[in-house]
Amino acid sequence: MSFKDHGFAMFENIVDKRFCDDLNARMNGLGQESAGSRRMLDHDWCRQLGLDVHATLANQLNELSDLRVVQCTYFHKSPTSNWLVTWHQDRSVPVASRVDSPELTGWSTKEGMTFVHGPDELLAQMVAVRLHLDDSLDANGPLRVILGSHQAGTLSNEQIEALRQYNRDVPCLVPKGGVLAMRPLILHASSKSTSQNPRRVLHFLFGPENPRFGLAWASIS
Ligand SMILES: O=C(O)CCC(=O)C(=O)O
Repeated sequence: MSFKDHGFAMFENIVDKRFCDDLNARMNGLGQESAGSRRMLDHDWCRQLGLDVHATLANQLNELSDLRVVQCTYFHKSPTSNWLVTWHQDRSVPVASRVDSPELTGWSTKEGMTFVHGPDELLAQMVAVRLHLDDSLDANGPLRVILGSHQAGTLSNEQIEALRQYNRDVPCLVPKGGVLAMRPLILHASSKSTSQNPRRVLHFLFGPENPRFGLAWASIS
């Protein structure tokens, strides 16, 4: 089965483990050792990292080749900054400004950025690339996904419940320096960490050059 059918895929050794250590030190230097930040593309080094990861991964993942990086979120799960997320799809995309259209709902502002629920047609083209800066282990709250759950577009609460009941979920145990690539519409969740080991991730979101629907991406490279 492929990324197209599963809605996710894991890749090892996309960046060097020592480079992950440098990134972790850099993030501590930025004071971003707490839960995280959605504004990582404000940093030139992070924007460049998004380009580098794209260049490496596009050889192995066709679906990424025509896309560009539109956002990066840093997640730092640890014993002192711990959380769980219940089953959901990622529908919010970062845009330059609000556009009045009946097709566009779910507007929000977070960390000074404007988000809207992307129409399914847009979300179906997008790919999230989670670069793992630590080993993701059973005990440190890895992301879990439900195979193929991205295929039906936006799901109702009842559909989410049914998919959860009748499908096995898969823990995404990605080694440090590896990547989990996923469709934003795949159902995913994560548990609290029960380990001393941190689970740090840079979550890059890639979208088509033109998001259409009168929208423009929040960040222009
Ligand atoms: O990394 C996590 O634990 C949560 C990530 C997540 O749920 C998301 O990106 O929507």
